[in-house]
Amino acid sequence: MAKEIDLDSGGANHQKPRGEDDIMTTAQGAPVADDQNWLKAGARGPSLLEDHIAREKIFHFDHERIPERVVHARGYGIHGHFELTRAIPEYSRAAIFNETGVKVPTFTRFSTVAGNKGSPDLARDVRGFATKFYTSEGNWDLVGNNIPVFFIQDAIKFPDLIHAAKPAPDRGFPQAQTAHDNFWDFISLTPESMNMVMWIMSDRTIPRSFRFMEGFGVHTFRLVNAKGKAHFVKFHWKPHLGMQSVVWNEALKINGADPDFHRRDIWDAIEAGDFPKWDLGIQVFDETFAEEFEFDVLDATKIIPEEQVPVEIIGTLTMDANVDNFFAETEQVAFCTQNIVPGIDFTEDPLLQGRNFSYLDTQLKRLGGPNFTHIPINASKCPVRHFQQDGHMAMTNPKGRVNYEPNSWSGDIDDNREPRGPRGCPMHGFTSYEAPVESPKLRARSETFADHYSQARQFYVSQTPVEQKHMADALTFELSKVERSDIRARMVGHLRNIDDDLASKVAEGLGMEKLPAAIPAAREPITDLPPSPALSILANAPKSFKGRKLGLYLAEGADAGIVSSLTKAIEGAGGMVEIVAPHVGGTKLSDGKNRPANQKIDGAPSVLYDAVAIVMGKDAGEKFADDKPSIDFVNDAFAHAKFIGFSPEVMPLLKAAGVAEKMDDGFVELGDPAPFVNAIKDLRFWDRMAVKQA
Ligand code: HDD
Repeated sequence: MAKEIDLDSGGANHQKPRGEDDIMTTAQGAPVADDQNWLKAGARGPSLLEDHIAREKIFHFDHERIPERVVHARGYGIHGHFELTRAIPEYSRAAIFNETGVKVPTFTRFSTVAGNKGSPDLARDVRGFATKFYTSEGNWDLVGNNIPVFFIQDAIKFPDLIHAAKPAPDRGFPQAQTAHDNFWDFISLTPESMNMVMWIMSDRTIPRSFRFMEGFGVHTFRLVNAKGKAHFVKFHWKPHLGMQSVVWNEALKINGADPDFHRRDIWDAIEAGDFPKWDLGIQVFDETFAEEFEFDVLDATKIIPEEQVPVEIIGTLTMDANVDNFFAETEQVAFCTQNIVPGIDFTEDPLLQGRNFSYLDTQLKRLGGPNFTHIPINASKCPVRHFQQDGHMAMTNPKGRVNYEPNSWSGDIDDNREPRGPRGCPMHGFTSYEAPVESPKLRARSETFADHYSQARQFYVSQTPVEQKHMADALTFELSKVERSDIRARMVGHLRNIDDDLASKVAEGLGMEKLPAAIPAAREPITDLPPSPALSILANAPKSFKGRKLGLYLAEGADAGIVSSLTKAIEGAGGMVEIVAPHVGGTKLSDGKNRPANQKIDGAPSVLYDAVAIVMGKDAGEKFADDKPSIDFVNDAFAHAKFIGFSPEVMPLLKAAGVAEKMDDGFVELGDPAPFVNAIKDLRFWDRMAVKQA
């Protein structure tokens, strides 16, 4: 029998978890008896248009999608909070920066740039790192990337860049990759991209996890203190777990084995209570530094090396809650670079200035009207008072008569007191920093933006030999997908201005008969910028397995003692263990007990793990020597320079995989887990890769 509807719950009813004993209703709240059969004239039809229940259901379904973001369509959002650990009132009057211990809620959305919503997570691509801080003075959006520079210097070029990167308009492919003619055609005709090209061809664009990436605000912003004094600032996110990337061959395979690899990784970590954290760092500098610096601080294709202006840590971002509803939160969140608060201000960076128009405009289209700030994920958590009103889907509608300013209605004015109600507040409200501007109107690019190669070279020479090899391989891979040889040659011509050795390696990789001539540079590059050690991932590796995952492959008769001590040791080191077995139901260990598995071997290739261990009983070692997924598990782990723990019974499988004769210090026999757990702190056994690290 139908239960009575709780009338008091009103419109909030649909926001409750959809429990079993809820009565189904229409969107109008009318109880529904049967929503599985369309009203028909007779049991065999035809169906009747009269069926308001069926029509409402289908109508709503037809309108479930909103336009996906034109860039950064594939994203993943996480709730968290930011806590200020060092107040900086000397730089900024923003409330979020003024008192040590201030804590504000946050929502962060990670994303890839080029791929559609359904594209794989491990595409070689820049990752978006956008954070909304719900401060007591309004929302501040830091809409950054995991790379501190950008492809272009002026926002007017953005549509060209994105058109070139996305699938070609005639054929609609390739999806989520830059390995095609249009992208490299555009890039090779756009010298200002060369620094960014070095970054995107590095391992930064194939991160192992969102949790293991840095983030950057990219532009130079301003911090303004209570006296109105301004400093320039660049924002940085530093992950507590350190940086780590996958290797390219792994990325290709992960995309097949688990296209949701990154989102699953952070979801699982948060569900397990292993909350990722990032420090917020600032590089602060003044006009004098800006004038003396080799490059223009308004040029978003340049960094300021940390060795020149150190990153000062001022707070911590902790991500601690997954979304309840992907659409409501991750899809509908609307980041806008223009969302700043008093004490933070823009600079004249022409990329930032253009972004400030684009984001607001795009939300109007995506979310269907100007009231997207009423959607809970976008609404500020501090009071909002203004005279904006009405429009599509207006949800928070003020009461009362007054909707204009100045007015005599709000507050009590009988006794000649000042009228109240929302008013601008010169003392606390946002005031733009009075940067002096006196120039002719021009469509031009400043001369100070013209050196496109020096920092590209600095990035390259700051990498370890393994990382440099990855970059040469990445360029070779991408350019090998370019059909036109003139585009390939033009690109190598740019590389010659960056590093001749790199250019030669790529030319060789592409099978070029002779090295193309260098492209004439707009400005003579500064060739001797010193390496910046902070730019390398491997040189700054964390030396810890914390937050990483071991794939523990078990088969019949595996030594229960090893399994239990290894699991305990990994978990003690802050790592996770995932059990892989021939069947997901598990496998019987030496103690006769069944150990349930998380994955079946053919659905869990070793590319999903940071290190692997294989423990089998005597007969199983022989039996699985014939098994292709087991052989691939070993082969890939070996090829990707992973540490491989093994029990002696596994030797037949190692032989069958062809690695028994190549066993190096990356193979660690299990018994006492300590040596293996100690070894995997290095994350990979890089010596196995041809190039030795410096
Ligand atoms: Fe952008 C989204 C980051 C340049 C126009 N951008 C978007 C997102 C990130 C960035 C992280 C996803 C936000 C989310 O998760 O919802 N974009 C950057 C960075 C840039 C940059 C770090 C350079 C420093 N973007 C840039 C330019 C323009 C845009 C120059 C346009 C002139 N970006 C957009 C957009 C998007 C966007 C079209 C698509 C969806 C959205 O805004 O909300 O407006």
